[in-house]
Amino acid sequence: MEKLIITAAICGAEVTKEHNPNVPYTIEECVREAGLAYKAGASIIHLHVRTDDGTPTQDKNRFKMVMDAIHAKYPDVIIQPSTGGAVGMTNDERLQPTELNPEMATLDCGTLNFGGDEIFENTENTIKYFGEKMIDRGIKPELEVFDKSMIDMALRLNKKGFIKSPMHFDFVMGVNGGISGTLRDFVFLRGSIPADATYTVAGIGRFEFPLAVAAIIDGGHVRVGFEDNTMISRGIVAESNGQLVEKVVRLAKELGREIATPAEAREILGLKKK
Ligand code: KMH
Ligand code: ZN
Repeated sequence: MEKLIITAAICGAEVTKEHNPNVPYTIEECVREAGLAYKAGASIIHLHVRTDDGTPTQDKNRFKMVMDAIHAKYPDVIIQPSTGGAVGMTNDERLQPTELNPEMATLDCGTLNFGGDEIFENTENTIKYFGEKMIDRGIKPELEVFDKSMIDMALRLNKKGFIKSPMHFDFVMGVNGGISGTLRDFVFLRGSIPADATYTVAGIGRFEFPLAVAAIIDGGHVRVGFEDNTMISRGIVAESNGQLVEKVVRLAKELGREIATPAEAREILGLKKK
């Protein structure tokens, strides 16, 4: 089986220090959380950025400062900026970090309810637009799918040339408005992607570790981090993103799966270090 790629989604746009005081906002806090995740075994950092008061932003300069600061200390880690940003942002606002030519970035493959009155909007034309920009800029998209229909959208746009093969998916499971975090639905998503595709799974909240185990056993990859879950176990707030990664490493070792370094993750995903 391929080595396991662990992604740490260290910050997100919705989670706050009220959920967990260790959620990073400042540049220094992002470097600390990325470093702890990397040292624990994460090869990819999925990155959102905030202003110092915690407000989500897609500002290109803020991304550059955070990415440069992380790479100054951990030069080989793969940084995957979000193009999802936060609900309500415009497409061009969201696309700003792709101007920095990262190796990867997320590409959200459909619209969904996002809790309460929030709608995370990604029309077909938006997905095509983001897909074309990523092809032009040589960025490998991580296809964020929150439901099965989003896999079907990605497959259609792949046929039309807006997304290249081999595709890499992220099954985001358990969002209030998306597919559930059950094993039944994991098997459904996993069976719906092409044979040459890779995938990672991001279980939201209590689904994080059970779905990590499913992906470890199945030969998939795993995403954990404060964006998706702030608890290390029931009722216990995680000390850091590194602690969440450590738990995945422990589970993988018990199940006989080795952990990929960033260089090995690049090979598995077909990335070229820029
Ligand atoms: N914050 C969500 C609205 C992504 O990073 O591409 C979108 C999100 C997905 O987090
Ligand atoms: Zn994200």
